Amino acid sequence: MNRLIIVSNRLPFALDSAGTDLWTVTPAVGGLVSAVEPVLRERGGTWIGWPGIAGKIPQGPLAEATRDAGYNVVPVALSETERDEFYYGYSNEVIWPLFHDLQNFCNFEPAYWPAYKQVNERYADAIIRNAQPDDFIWVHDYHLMYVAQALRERSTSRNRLALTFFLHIPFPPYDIFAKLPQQRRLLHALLQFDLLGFQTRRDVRNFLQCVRRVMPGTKVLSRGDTHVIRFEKRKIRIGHFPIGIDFDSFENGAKSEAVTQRSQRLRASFPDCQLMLGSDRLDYSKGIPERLRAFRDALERYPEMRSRVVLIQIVVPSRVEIPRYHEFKGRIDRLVGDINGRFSTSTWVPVQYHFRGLDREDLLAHYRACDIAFLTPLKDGMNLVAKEYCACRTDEDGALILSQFAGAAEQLKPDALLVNPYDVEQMADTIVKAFRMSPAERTVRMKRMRRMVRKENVFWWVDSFLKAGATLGGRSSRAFEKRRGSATLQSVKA
Ligand code: GDG
Repeated sequence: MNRLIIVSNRLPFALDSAGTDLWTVTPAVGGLVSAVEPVLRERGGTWIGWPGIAGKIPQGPLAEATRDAGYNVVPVALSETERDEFYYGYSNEVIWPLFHDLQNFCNFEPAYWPAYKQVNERYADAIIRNAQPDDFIWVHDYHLMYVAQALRERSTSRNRLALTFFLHIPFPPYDIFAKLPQQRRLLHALLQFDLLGFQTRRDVRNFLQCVRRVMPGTKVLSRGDTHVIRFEKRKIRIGHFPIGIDFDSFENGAKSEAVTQRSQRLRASFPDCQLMLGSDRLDYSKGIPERLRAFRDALERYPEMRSRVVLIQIVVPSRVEIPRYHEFKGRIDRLVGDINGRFSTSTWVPVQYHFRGLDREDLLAHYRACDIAFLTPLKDGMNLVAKEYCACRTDEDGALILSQFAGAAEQLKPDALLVNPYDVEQMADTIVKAFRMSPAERTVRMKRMRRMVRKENVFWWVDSFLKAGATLGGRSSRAFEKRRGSATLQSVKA
């Protein structure tokens, strides 16, 4: 049996010190974990990643926290400087903004690149220590684009392992990628993988365009959606694999008694109002201020909306240690204050703002209770919230307003109301369109979106990727082990 080895920057939980010898374990919130965790729980395997604390990793609490996970967990340690330069630095001040087309937000500090390489080498070492030649090694996301190169540089038989990579965030077009000082080194590193997966056709197109421009002489063979790059006497496969969600688990969760009751309570708190939901990690790529400005514009230009619509905006704290994120939160706070100050009445407050993560039941209750989802990232690899919203609309009602720059737009575009998040007036008009849409039209659109999200779910995603990687490096295409387990993470005392 091939074993699945997932390698990502973060493990699916974070350890934190809660006092002398007392540790807390918090499940991580984010798209990568939401998608990959159920897969590993079902199939078993190994997850290599960082548990979120700088310095020495407390072995006892880690072992106890992962005892019932259903898969092995291999922690990678980072020092404080590495965390600052690799994670906050190169990953989140260079790659993240650049790949979301926000080059003005980049800090191209030269010291970050060596730290990025060094930490990627540590992950490569962890792979070498834990992998067998027949294992399926699947490296995830923008923090770890140098891992394959680091592995190939190590002179061990394990460097012949077949290595696959999936990028959860978008890949930018050449004109933007060309700003990156390490553009050639990064592409060279990516081409050391055997299979490169992206979220959408657009990302694949951008990547191939960058390869052609930055590495002249590299051969790209394309037939339909199949692309092969010939590089240094190797063949690298390139494909798009739109990530999905565990549809059944969202649908069943949404139908549960507890969620039904919570959603009814939520609805009852806003009589005679349509509820509109925005839910995002705190991130400047998610278009939260633009969304609030569009809502303000809609209330200004369409007085019929006043007292009839409430925007529930959930912002999950994320990367708050980075000053830019902190300032960004200030902008959101001010906009919410401005809207509520200008339009509230004694019986209606237009924006309900939560700066905290909701527990799963509460999140599902919000998906079920809200008539409209309003998701406007400036750019997004996929946007799983859009798919989760559809999965939870068990009554097949609900309208989805979605940024045309979210990867999910490629799959949902006939039925979602697509908007340009930079066009505040168009977004405001679209809010009104969704508000006025007849129940019959909402149902037709929602049915089709649910069909798509159900079919191309997370297990479909993983199967497509594993199939594409099944015959790499002479690997046989034997089926992967499938089993069910349970992954519960608890707070533990050392
Ligand atoms: C990256 C890419 C890509 C949200 N609020 C709460 C909560 N969430 C969960 C959602 C969802 C996840 O967080 C967010 O996923 P997204 O896909 O929307 O965004 P990123 O975190 O930026 O993910 C993205 C993804 O990777 C997968 O490839 O789609 O483009 O940027 O699953 O449910 N979870 C809980 N409480 C909340 O309040 N528990």
